[in-house]
Amino acid sequence: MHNRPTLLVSAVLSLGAAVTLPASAQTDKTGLAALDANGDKMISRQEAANAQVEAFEAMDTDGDGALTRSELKASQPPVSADKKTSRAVETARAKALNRRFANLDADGSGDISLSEYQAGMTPYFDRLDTNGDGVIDGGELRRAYMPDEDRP
Ligand SMILES: [Ca+2]
Ligand SMILES: [Ca+2]
Ligand SMILES: [Ca+2]
Repeated sequence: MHNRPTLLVSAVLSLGAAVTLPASAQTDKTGLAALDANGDKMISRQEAANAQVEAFEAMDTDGDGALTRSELKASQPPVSADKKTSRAVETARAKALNRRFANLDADGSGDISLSEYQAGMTPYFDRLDTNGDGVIDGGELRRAYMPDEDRP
């Protein structure tokens, strides 16, 4: 049984959506349903694009059509507080945030527009869509997240 929910959640995260999904979708065990609008167990480019718009709008808390660094930071899932590791974790997260922000802010304007955000997410889709048919199916999700030794 390779169709483990965590794999699907990882895939959704890679598409940049899960961290900002509504609470109802976050409690969805697969996470796929939030992206798979028509329920065919596959994620089309259009569904991914729609999810990206939703994710963007959810992160753009002041609704000005651009993501600031603090808006992006606020979208990160909370870390469990452990005094021993929290400092290192926070440092790593801050670095990751800076890298992510710099990658997405392609024109260096200091905020991320929707088109910059979508352009930044496209490579994730392309990487998952290994046969290039414009749809991510369950097999492609599993191949992307399954360790080699788990493969048939
Ligand atoms: Ca904003
Ligand atoms: Ca920008
Ligand atoms: Ca495909």
